[in-house]
Amino acid sequence: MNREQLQLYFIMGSQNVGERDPLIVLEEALRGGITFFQFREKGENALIGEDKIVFAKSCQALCKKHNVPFIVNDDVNLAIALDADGVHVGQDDASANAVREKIGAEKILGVSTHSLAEVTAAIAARADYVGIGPIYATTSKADAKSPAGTTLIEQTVTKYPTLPIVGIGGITIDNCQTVIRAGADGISLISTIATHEEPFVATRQLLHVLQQVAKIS
Ligand code: 3NM
Repeated sequence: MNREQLQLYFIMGSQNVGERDPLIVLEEALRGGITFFQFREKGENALIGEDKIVFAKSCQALCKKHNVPFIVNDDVNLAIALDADGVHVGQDDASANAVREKIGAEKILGVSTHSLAEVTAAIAARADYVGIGPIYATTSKADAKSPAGTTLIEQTVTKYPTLPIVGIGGITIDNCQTVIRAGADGISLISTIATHEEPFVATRQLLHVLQQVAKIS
């Protein structure tokens, strides 16, 4: 993985797109230029069993077509069965250390963190990147913590300047520049793309703003 790939990190499950076809939403986001994708089939109305596997395979095929890494949230066995590019775990999911042992050194491991101590532990587990959030208020994660702003991003960059970081939680077209200016390599988000009437347009707009901030810095 290289850190540029984290620039626009889209996360989605079938539960995030209302009545629409999630594969169309993903395809539009890929056409628009997302740089990383996390399959997160979780929470109320999420698919389970064979339905989840079939849907995951379809998402993976689309990502392959567009040359975008396909990361599975939490479900390590699914990631291994599909030979996904990696796994993302939170603090409540399987421990990052155990996941690294299971997936081996070559696969991408991402870990959600909410404190410097958690960031340090993620590094010890050989995480390839950390997610830091929630930066802003989010409605996409039922058990999300209170919004914490960009302070932890700043502290992490100071302490671990080479660690790839994405911000997460409530990130929109209007606030994404703040996250990058704080030191994140990229933004990860659900709703700004998944609930936009035209996910392609939302993706283009986000990329445009991200490219502007990259030029300025
Ligand atoms: N993890 P949206 S916040 C999946 O803080 C997730 O670790 C978070 O969705 C964390 O872009 C979050 O719609 C939800 O706010 C992000």
